[in-house]
Amino acid sequence: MNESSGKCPVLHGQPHPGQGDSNKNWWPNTLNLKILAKNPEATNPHDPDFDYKAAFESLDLAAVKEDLRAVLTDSQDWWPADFGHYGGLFVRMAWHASGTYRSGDGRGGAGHGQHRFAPQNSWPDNGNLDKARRLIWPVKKKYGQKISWGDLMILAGNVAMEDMGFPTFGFAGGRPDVYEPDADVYWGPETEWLDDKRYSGDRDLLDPLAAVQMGLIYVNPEGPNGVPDPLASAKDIRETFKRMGMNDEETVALIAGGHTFGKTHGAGDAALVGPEPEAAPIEEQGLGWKSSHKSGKGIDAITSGLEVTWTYNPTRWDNEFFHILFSYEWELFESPAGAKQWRPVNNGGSNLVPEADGSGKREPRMLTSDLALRFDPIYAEISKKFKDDQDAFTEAFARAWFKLTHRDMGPKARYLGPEVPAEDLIWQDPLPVHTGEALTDADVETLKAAIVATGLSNSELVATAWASAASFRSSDKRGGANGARIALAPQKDWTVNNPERTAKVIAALREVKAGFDTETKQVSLADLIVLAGGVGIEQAAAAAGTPVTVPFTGGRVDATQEQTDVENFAWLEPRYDGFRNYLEKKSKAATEYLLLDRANLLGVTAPEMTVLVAGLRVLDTNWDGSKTGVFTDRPGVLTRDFLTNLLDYQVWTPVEGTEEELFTSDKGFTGSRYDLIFGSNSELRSYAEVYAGDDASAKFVNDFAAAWAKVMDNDRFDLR
Ligand code: HEB
Repeated sequence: MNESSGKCPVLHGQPHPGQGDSNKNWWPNTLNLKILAKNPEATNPHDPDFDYKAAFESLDLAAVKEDLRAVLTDSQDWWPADFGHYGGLFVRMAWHASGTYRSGDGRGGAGHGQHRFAPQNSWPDNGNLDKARRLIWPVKKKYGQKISWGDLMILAGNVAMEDMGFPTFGFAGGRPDVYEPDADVYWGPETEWLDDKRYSGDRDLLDPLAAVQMGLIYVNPEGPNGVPDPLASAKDIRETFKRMGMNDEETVALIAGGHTFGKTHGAGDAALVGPEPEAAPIEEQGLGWKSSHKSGKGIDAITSGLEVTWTYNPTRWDNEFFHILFSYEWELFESPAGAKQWRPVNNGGSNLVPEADGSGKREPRMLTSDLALRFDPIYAEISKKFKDDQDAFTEAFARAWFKLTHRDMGPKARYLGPEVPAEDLIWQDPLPVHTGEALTDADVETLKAAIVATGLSNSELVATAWASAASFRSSDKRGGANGARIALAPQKDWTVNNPERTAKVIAALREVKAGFDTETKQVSLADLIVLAGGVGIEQAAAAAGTPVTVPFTGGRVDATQEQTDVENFAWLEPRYDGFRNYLEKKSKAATEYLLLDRANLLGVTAPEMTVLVAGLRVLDTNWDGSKTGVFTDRPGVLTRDFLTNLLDYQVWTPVEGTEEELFTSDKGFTGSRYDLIFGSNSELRSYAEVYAGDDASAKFVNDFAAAWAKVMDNDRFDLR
């Protein structure tokens, strides 16, 4: 549509305010502070005291499952069920809802029902999953706020598999919905669907992405960029599934387990498919991909453009997939939509696979990515094992499916409902149960005195507590101070944690612990590290003449090394952390964006970020002890010098040739982009001005202490 047609609903030039932000068009590089104000109250329709946990726990989960089960075989004329059963479709919905999760930054996943919103609701790979959600709307409607979309979509996948004879490993509720798209997820550099600009070198995938092309969940089914090469496909599969924390066995189980059910859809020319939901006309009411190929549905449906049914019994759990995979030699051919796919040579198996509408039989077919499970030598070994041992396959798929669909929820403390598996799983980052008596106020005072007596500096105390808590990611709720994993591999060795300083502080705190612990009462190292940070802040605030009490909530526990999956924890290592002036290497994105990214992962707001950076700088807590951003002559004292100096007129000059892009000022300070952005960006400057005001000295320390405590308690799901 063009401007002269007069019907275009879009205002050309600058958008209507109801349509978008024109500042963004004028100054595309400005900071998007909205990612620090996610899901504001104004977008939340629930009552202020609405408690999703209580609501979910009041549900009769068995009744919800029964209602979902009834939907499975209640084929609707507007979107008929293949093989009379929506099982395959619902399994794919649950997998695509959760499959956006990536270990790199913990973002994506099923946790907030993001499948309802752009971009996921309109990704090419999510074709016709709008129908799956619409099919279960009656169940959502019936239970209302008691079950979130996030939970319901995963539950529907489980119920579908159970109904097709698969014993699931369990189900946990606890994915409260949000009511806006997640604007904080980087989905890739591309500006066109299915484009691929995310590789460099020898197929090196850009961090933290986990999908090979824009708009795909993982890999291209037809092979890398459409080249039907099973071995090259295996390479992509291995890398992308690794980025979701899946090993080879889990990967084989997932792909084959999933493709035991249902079919793919490519009955005709993909050009006959209309716009995706987000772009579809208003009368389509949130649905999209309206197809004008024949009936546009059922046997005529076009989704991926591939036309494949893998197994002889697509609505039954079994290990037929592997028998079929190895029974035939495969030849390449094209679907009616022109997509590259595989069938047995010499018409093998031609009367063994049912048509979706029961009208006849055809041969089994495979995607290039399926053949990877046979032709990659490592996958082949696993596939053969599963071919000969259905129970091993069932067990592996059950566990991998549970992991896939619960991975993004974080620790088990967040799991709700009667189907939570009792077994602790290593990827849940398990914590021991708290034993012994709780600390009293008097104990806390005793411990504080003992911490002071160690003679550790304020910066050492504060930097170590910060490091212990700063691994937290609000995305997948991993990391944080609880467990004291900062004292364990791999965290104790992370560059950003300054291993030497951390080891020194921890050794001293272990002595405090040894002096305190008795048979009946122990202080955890985790609590002690956090308490010590509070002591450092209180001393530093008193020295500035603005005393403050830092809130402290005890009850943390210490994890063991055995409870800590070193390889899987490596994903949490910060490669950039503006709070500690850390930048492993210069990124393509401007450094200040990375500060926002970290603040978003820590779950702090823009004012909290301002007060935290300002405080941490004067407390002299840079990762390497450098003076970058330490705009004060009294380091270790909780003054507002960072802000007052930054907002004072100074002439800043870039330092030539510094990897981190440093600047020096005529007042003798050195600062990074992380520091200077608080003076340069108009919104951040407005926050800095509030805290630099002559009336704000008490507000500054109070807000700093509150923001600090929030970060320290980020992972206290045991308290919520
Ligand atoms: Fe899948 C379907 C691809 C993995 C489950 N898949 C499908 C399709 C495609 C695919 C293309 C079609 C769509 C339409 O409709 O057209 N996948 C794929 C790939 C991969 C996968 C490439 C990687 C390698 N899956 C998977 C997993 C799972 C699954 C992991 C789970 C577990 N799928 C599935 C299902 C289905 C599918 C169930 C069917 C659906 C229906 O039926 O509708």
